[in-house]
Amino acid sequence: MRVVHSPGHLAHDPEVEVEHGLLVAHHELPRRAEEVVAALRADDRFTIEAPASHGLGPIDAVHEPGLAGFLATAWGEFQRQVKPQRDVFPDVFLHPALRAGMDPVAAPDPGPDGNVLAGLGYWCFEMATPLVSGSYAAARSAVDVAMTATQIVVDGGERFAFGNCRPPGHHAARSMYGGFCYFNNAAIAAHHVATTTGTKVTVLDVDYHHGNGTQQIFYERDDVQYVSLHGDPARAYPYLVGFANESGAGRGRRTNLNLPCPERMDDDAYVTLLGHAAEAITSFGPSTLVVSLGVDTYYNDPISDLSLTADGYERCGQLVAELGLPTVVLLEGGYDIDAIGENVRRWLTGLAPAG
Ligand code: OKP
Ligand code: ZN
Repeated sequence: MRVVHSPGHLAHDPEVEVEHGLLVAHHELPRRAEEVVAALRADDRFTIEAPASHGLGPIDAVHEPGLAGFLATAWGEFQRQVKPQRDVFPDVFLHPALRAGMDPVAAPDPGPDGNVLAGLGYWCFEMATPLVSGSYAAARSAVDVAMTATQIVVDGGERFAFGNCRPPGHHAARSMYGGFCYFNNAAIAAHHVATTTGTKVTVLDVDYHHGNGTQQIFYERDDVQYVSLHGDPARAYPYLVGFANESGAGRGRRTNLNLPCPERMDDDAYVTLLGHAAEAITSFGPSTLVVSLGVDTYYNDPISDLSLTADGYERCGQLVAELGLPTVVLLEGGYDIDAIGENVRRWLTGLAPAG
């Protein structure tokens, strides 16, 4: 299987995140993607290649263009306007109640050279996603990785490809970053395929966390289906979105499927639920599948509470292969860094056992 990887991710090296009001060591570390590429490099069924540059076009087709404009300059503007600081966070958020009842006066987009503290509150939704000096460059390289893996399948005629994306993407919405995510790699890939081929695409999200950004981007569309298995938001981040009754709207009615998982769900129960997801995908009838692959469903993950094993990941990959679809797999989460390489390798081995 062809694997796309770029050292560009190394520029994003957050030190801290705010968890329950306390600064803790960041979980989404450069070593994650390095462990994954090392595990795949050591297995001769995989070949590693660099991404091609795809520019801002595919990003601005999915995200409000002001988001990339803000991220391109925000860290530097913070250094200039506020003070020198390594990891940059918001002080305020554009909570809907802040300006409720003031319609139709829209909240001002402060723009790339406006007040950076206003911009951070305008574009970011939480406190686990610092900007460091290389965050923007790394987020751009993750999109290039996703787009290159997608081209290997859609234009190169390969059945499978893996994009070793870092930082991850599925919490980034059209006009918002957060949840360790800056640009939505999987949504950018899926939108590109759907709009350039005129065919239907499914995003299957098996990260532990609900991909609120991907769901939002496609919620009212009938050309891209979003199917997600994730820790029930009644107990799991992002807490406010990802419930089973969120099924799409307008033209996108019934094209969104959320399958919340109970605490400590094991391999057997998970594979059964993934079978339900597979039935929904088959009845939607996509040309192409984009998988948001998080291995933070692992029993030993430090920030999650499901109980999957490496054997379970191989079964998941097998089940997804049985859909018979051209499939682009993109990395999302997975925070047991000693296990992430082997877990991803097993999932991809299930997908394509003979290479
Ligand atoms: C990114 B991805 C819970 C705080 C959660 C953010 C988690 C982002 C996960 N104690 N912090 O979906 O793996
Ligand atoms: Zn996750």
